[in-house]
Amino acid sequence: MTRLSLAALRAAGRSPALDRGALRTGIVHLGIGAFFRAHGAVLTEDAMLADGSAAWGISAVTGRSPRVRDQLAPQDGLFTLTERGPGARPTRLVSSIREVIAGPQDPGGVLARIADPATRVVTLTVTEKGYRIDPRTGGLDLADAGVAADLAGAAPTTPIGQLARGLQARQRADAGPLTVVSCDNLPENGALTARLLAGFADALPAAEGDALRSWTAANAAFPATMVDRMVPATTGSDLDRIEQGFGLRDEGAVVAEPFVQWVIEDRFAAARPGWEAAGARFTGDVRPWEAAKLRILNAGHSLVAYLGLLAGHATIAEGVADDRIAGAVRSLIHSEVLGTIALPEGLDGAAYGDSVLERFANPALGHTTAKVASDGSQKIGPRLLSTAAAALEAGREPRWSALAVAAWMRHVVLAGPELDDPLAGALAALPAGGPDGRTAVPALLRCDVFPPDLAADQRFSGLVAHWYGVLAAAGVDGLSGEATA
Ligand code: CS2
Repeated sequence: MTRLSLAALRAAGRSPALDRGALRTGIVHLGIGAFFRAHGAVLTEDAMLADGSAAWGISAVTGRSPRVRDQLAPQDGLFTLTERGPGARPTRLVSSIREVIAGPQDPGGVLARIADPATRVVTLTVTEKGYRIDPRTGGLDLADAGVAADLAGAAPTTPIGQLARGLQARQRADAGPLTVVSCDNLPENGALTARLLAGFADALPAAEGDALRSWTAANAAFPATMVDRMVPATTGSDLDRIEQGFGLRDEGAVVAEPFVQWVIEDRFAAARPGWEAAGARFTGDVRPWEAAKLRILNAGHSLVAYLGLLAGHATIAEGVADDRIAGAVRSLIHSEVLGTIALPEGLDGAAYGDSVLERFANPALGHTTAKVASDGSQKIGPRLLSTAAAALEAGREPRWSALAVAAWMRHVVLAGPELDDPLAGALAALPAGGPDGRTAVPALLRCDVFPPDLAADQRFSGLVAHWYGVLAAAGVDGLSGEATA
């Protein structure tokens, strides 16, 4: 079957929605994975279609592997989005990505795009671990080998290194102000990105660091955003099915749930796409949106993933169809999270919780428990530990967030060196001990994932140890005797 490309479309009498001859790069995107293709790339195309602009074409940059470049370059950046589940619309072609640059292989290309005056926005979806956060300080991890190499002047490969070196090049080119939009599931992701960049500047020779800091303060903005859409990894059989329906072979196809949401802090340093016409919400304060999403949806997702894996469920939908697991997620949301967060005005927390469970139950999505369970050391903190700390502060038991932490610990111990996590090596080296958790729980509580205050709180550690013992003795069956909401 013929591969998707501009020429193949033309030969078939079809055309992309955007006028590709007129499209110019206005956005550089770092981290071109499935999520951005199903979210930011689509909303950017819709924004341009709404107002007829051609100024927001995307130059997308791959992370470590050039795989997405190899998928999209022969296709002129074109790919399809296929929605799965209730309300799914037909497969659509997305044409907002003008080019894909392999970041590590072409660092000069990345810096040149960031330094181009036509670029006004840099967006990021580099996942939690991409930021290289030092868990002890919350700042940039200067001990990380990639960060250290970027600081030493090598062609940058980490996202913060690419951003810092790109901004320096932009200053040299006098290319004008720019907005950096983080789209990762981390609290206050805009301020975080600014802080990590400042950490990079601080570690440069003094004069160079000062120049970067002052140019950034005067010319860059870092709005916070909340992004939401469940996007599983595309499988080989997805590609075959999409090819049948679309009529051309798309190696870069993505699948996603129909739901999509983007809440963006209205704080830009220069022009931006009219994303509101594509359904994005602009607000002065993203924090309540982000807390609801991280602590309800993402926390619930992680809990389903860890308990689901323990119970032998391959997908999130199978996990949440298991009443023992769904009950635990409802308890986490209703008895713990909703009492500890300030909700965005107009959002009904209980209804939001129910809608999240319905989205998890989407049987057509095939979102795997293994995928959601990956990188737990980076996800537990933003998703669950703030809830535990807030419950303790309010004098309440963090019973259900402790269950989620214990389920993660059980997963860590059972997976051993096979764990899919940047800290896999360090975690596997900890003593696992026996099934009662007397060794594993205190050892894991001392790892970098847990703030020392929380790890030292005996109410919290006692609950985690309790749940670890329950799960080790009886697996998810052990939850049956425990009250759920
Ligand atoms: C998931 C998220 O993989 C994960 O950790 O919890 O990717 C989740 O699907 C999205 O944040 C939904 O918006």
